[in-house]
Amino acid sequence: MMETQTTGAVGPENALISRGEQPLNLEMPFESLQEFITPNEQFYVRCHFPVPKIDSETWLLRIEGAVRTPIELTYASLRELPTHTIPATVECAGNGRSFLEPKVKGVAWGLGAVGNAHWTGVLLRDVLERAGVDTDAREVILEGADRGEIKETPRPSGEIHYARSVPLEKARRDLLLAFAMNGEPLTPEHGFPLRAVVPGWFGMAAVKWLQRVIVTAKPFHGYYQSIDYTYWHRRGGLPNLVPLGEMQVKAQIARPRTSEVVPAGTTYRVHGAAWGGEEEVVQVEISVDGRRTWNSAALRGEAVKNAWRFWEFQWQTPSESGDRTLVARATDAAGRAQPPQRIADYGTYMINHLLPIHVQVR
Ligand SMILES: Nc1nc2c(c(=O)[nH]1)N[C@H]1C(S)=C(S)[C@@H](COP(=O)(O)O)O[C@H]1N2
Ligand SMILES: [Mo]
Repeated sequence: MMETQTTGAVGPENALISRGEQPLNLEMPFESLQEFITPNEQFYVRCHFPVPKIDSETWLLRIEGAVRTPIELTYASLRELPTHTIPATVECAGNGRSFLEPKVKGVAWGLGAVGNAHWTGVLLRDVLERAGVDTDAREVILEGADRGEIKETPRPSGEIHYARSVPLEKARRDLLLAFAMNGEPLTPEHGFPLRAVVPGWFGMAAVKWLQRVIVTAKPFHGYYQSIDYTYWHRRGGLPNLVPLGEMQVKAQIARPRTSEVVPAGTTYRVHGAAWGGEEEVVQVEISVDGRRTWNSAALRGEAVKNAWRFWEFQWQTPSESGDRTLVARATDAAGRAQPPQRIADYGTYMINHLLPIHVQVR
């Protein structure tokens, strides 16, 4: 047994957990959360189809649709544009799904379908400027090179590509076309040679293996825009099906983990991360008595736009043995807080209601 702490290296205890091989789905054991920047080997992977093998020498990014001049960019020409590096936390909209009762269909993620990286690439707005966007344009459709057949009905016939759209206003504001993650070229699983990063939005918008950007005046209603990755938003009491977008405010406990045995009569450092969508987290509170009372957690470091914030709370554990329930809750700068109970209209996504972590004090 090694006694020394191996920071950065991925030991067996913090290796990714498999949630499926075909397609490849891997989750970070959230209890191993340690670094503000998630090491690439620990960053979760979510795929709908087989990972495409792409040769960056022959690959092209096409910009077309409602533009003055459709353009094609090679990997080399893309790398000549001004580059930007931004931090961004990316969370799968289904993160935490295994906590839902009753059980639902979909990848059974625990808490680890989330990560925070530094992304390097070019701003979509710089690329759009070269093509010249039509005045009536409203959205950009991002198409990945991966494809396959959908198995569940309703479904389109034959093979389809993974594709999502983003409103033009958001796309122009901060959408990054990233070729590097934490200073390394993207790996095939994370979208080599190019992927979108949509700051503050759930992962489904961060299209990997980008091959086409279609500017459009009409709303896109593709499979992953209108059948999958949607939720019911009430409008005048009427449930209205809308595409998922911005991440919802959430705090997650890394340690203690579910069922952890915590020593009685000591000080235990409860810690984790919290994030909002496009807003920063301003408060994290912890309850160690099943939500009867709440304590403020200390926010660590500085607030970083679009990135999670680490927090901790020194828990004076009870002197007597027994089961305890810990709950964390976050509030963002817009005053949005986590819902106390599950919102059924969210279906199998946006799981940001208060989640209990049951531990044993001994
Ligand atoms: N082309 C393509 N892009 C994709 C996906 C995909 O299956 N195909 N999955 C999306 C989903 S649902 C998530 S959560 C993120 C995950 O990104 P990661 O695998 O790099 O963590 O990629 C998104 N981009
Ligand atoms: Mo996702």
